[in-house]
Amino acid sequence: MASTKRNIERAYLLAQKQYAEWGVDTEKALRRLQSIPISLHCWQGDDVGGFERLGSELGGGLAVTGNYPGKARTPEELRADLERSYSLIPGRHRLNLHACYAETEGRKVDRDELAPEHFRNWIGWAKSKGLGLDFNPTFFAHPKADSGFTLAHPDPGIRKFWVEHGIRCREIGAAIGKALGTPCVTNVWIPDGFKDTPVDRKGPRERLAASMDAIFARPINPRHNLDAIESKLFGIGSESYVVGSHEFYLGYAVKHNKLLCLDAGHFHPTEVLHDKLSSVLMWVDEVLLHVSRGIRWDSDHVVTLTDELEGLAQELARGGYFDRVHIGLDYFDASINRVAAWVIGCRCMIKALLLALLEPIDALRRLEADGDFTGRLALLEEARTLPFGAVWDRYCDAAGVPAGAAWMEDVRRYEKDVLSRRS
Ligand code: RNT
Ligand code: ZN
Repeated sequence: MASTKRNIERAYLLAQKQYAEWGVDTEKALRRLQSIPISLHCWQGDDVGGFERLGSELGGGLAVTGNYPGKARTPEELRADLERSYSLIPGRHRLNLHACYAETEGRKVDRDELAPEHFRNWIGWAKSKGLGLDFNPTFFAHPKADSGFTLAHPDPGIRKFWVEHGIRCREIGAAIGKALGTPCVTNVWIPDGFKDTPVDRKGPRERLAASMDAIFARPINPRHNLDAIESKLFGIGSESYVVGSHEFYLGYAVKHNKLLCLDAGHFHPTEVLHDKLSSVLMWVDEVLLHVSRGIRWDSDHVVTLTDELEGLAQELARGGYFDRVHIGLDYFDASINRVAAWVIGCRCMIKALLLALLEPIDALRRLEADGDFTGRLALLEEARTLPFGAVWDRYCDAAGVPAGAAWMEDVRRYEKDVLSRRS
């Protein structure tokens, strides 16, 4: 153990020198990294199940595949699994909660009746663990969403129900933010759309805009709650038309000063978030990211260290956007150990951020400014093999979490002692 620690330290000191030759201060990068929270999504722990037991299918075009044993069945289990995950992830982070994870003590509380008290346990737990919380109204897995329409539903009664849910969720968000002393980002995503070609594209969008105006009518202190809205290109069952498209929400966010949520799986597969960020941030103050990994479609695979993820982190670092961008994860894989899925995805997000913070950006900018695009390409590629791993190991070690693959031993033990005993 002591020798591992010594080796980590030695490798780090060598790496530090190598980076310094490119004008990169590794200590500064590590300090910056420490200040960037990632919002871990509660729904990876139980396949977007929640605790309401309303008897509705997940729906909304969301699909979780796999039946790996050990999914959390109760709030206590979910919190225990989250605690285990956070203990293997360096840094201080957040939890992103969905409204369907309310705790109602066995009473049926419908979505239009939810209140902060139903999240008392989550808030108390987050406080005791020093975690910030983010929030989401749940516009799916409910009989009133079975038609595939919610806020844009043609029936005013159904719209009213979902508007009330949205209003209540903002209040819950505000109560959370106030209790924890850090603003809660409350993100609206709705599934509304048509499987086949509609003849009226305009009506549903007008209805959605009116519903959103009603949800956002009451101003809320942004120190407590921040409103975000999430677009999508298509979903399962809404292949031809999604009411809340990118153009729709971008326009709404600009006009009404909302956060725009960009989900990596919600665009055409050839589109990438890292090219959108600097455009969107010209016109909206803040962005929420749903970092995900789509394979051929919005498949929500576990986030890994792809070129796309690196590109996103680079844009955040190069643009100096860390104070304007909230990073959240959004994926769900039920075919592997769910705790490992959280840990892998979150560690990869942090690795990408570290890589970006270690980029020899001053040298690269000089080459670009001089029109030396050959030099720029050469250095971008050389930078990939700088000893990033040594800096990452040192970051983990200093944070008291396993460096390298050692965290998997912990997860395997937890699976054996805890997860495998769940039916
Ligand atoms: C769905 C959206 C949305 C959900 C969560 C569970 O396509 O990405 O963010 O994944 O609300
Ligand atoms: Zn999303």
